Amino acid sequence: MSNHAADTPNDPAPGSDELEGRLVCVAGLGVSGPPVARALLARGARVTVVDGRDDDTVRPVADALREAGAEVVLGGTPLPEGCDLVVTSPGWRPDSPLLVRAAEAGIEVIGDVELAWRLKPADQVWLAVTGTNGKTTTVRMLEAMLRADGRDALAVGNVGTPVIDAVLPGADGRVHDVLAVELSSFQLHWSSSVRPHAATVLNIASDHLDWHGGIDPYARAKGRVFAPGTIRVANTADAWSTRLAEEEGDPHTPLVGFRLDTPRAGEVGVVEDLLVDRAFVDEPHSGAEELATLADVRPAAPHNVANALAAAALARSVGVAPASVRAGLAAFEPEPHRIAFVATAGGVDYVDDSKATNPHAAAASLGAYPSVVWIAGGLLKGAEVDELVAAAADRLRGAVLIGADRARLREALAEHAPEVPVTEVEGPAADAPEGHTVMDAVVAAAASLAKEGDTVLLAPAAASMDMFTNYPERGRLFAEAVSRLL
Ligand code: UMA
Repeated sequence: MSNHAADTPNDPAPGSDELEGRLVCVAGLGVSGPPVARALLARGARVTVVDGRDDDTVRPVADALREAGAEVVLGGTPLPEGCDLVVTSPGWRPDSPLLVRAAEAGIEVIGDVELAWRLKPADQVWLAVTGTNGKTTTVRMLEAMLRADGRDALAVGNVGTPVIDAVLPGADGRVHDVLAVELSSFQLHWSSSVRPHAATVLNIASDHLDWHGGIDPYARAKGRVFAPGTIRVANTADAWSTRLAEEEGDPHTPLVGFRLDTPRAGEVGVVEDLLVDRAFVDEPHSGAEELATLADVRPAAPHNVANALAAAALARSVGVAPASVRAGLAAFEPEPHRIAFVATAGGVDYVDDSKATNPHAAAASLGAYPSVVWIAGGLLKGAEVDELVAAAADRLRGAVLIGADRARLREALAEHAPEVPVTEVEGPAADAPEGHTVMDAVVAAAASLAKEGDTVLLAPAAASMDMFTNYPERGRLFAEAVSRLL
C-alpha cells in the first residue's frame, strides 16, 4: 500500500510550531475527527474536515466545528486545495479516494494516534495494547492497576476515548502521567513514530482481512506496536505474538513472555492458583513475586487470565507494586457484552457475548459452555468460519443465524455439523408487537431450540453494523428480548 505511514518513518515530527498556518485535512467526523480538528486549530493550523455522510448525526458536529474555526465538507470527501497533511480517522481504508489522491500528490497521511504522539508532553508514558481479542479488557485492567498504584492514568484509544483528548491539558491544566492505549490495526497502520514504553500483541486471528488484504499485513500492522526502544510483552501460546515481538521489535529491549503455566525466568505466568512475576524482579533466575490469585481475575476463563497477565507485565514495566496489580484486578469491573450472564429461564442460561465480533473471540466463548444454542452472524469481514464451526460442532444443540453473511455460516454448519438444527432470522416477525425488535424473533427461535441445561449464547463471530448501530446495541437488544421472553 503506497500511502502506508511506514513509508515515511523518518519524517520530522511536526511540533506545535510546525502546524502553525499549515492547511490540514481531517478525514472523518466520527469519534476521533472532531477532537483532532480542535487540537489542530488550537495549534494555529487551518483545518478542513471532510466526511462522506451528511445526516442529522454529523450536521450538529459540523456546525460546532465551523464555529470553532474549521471548514467542514459533508456528503463528499474532496482533498482540499493546498492541503499538506491529512489526519485520517482509523476506519478509512487506504484505498479510499481521498487517501489515494493524497498519496498520489505526495501528501503525508497520518492517523489520530500518530498526531497525538507528536503533540504529547515528552514525559507522558504510553503503555500500548493491541491484538485481535482482549484489548479493551486488558487496557481497562491496566488502567485499574496503575490507578491502584496512585498513578494518574487513563485508558484511551480504540477503547473509546480518542488518544488526542488525553495528551492535551484538561480543564485543570493537567495532563495524565501514563496512558493505557488500546490500538487497533487501523490506528497502527496510520502511525509511524509512536514509541510506547512497553507494548503487547495479545493474540492474532483473522479479522479485518477485507481492510488489510490478508492476515500477514494485518498482523504486521499490529507488530508496529513493538517500536524501537519498546519493552516487548508477548503471549508464549500465540505464535504470531511471539514472532512479531522477535521480528518487528527492538532486539535490544527485554522480551517478556506471559503464559498460563509456570513462568520461566524473564516471564510472568501462573503457578497453581497464583499469578507470578519472574520478569520484573531483582533475581529472575532464583526469585519470583506473587502478584494476585486466579480468584482475583473475573471471569477466570483462560483467555481472561492471559489478559490479566499481559496487563500485569505492562504495569510492572513502569514499577507498579505487586499489591497494586492485585488491587487493580479487584477494582476492575468486567465489560458489558463480554460473556455477560443475562438470565436463566426454564433451566436455560442466556449469555451475551456480543463483543465476539470475529471467529477467534466466538471460539473462546463457545469453548466455555458444554451445550450451546448459538446465535451467530453479521459481517464476517472476510474471515473464514469452517475451523470455528468444526471445533464447536460437538457442543452445538442448535444455531440461529442472522445478518448479511449468514450463508457462509449456514454452509459451514451443513458441512461440519449437519445434525445441528439451524433457524435463520431475517428481521422482526411480521406480527411483532410494538417495541419488539429482530432480537425478539432471534431469542424466540433460540428458546425453541434450547433444552434444560443448555446455554443460549450470542457470540456472533461477526461485526454488527449490517443490522445494528454497533455491538453494544446488539447486546442490549438481545438482553431486552430475553427479559421480554421471561
Ligand atoms: N468515513 C467517510 N469515508 C470513509 C470512511 C469513513 O466519510 O471512507 C466517515 C464516516 O462517515 C464517519 C467517520 O468517517 O463519520 C468515522 O470514522 P471511523 O469509523 O474511522 O472512526 P471513528 O468514529 O473516529 O472511531 C474510531 C474507531 N473506529 C474504527 O476504527 C472503525 C473507534 O473504534 C475508536 O473507539 C475511536 O476512533 C476512538 O479512538 C471502534 C471500532 O470499531 C470501537 N474499532 C475496530 C475494532 O475494535 O474492531 C477497529
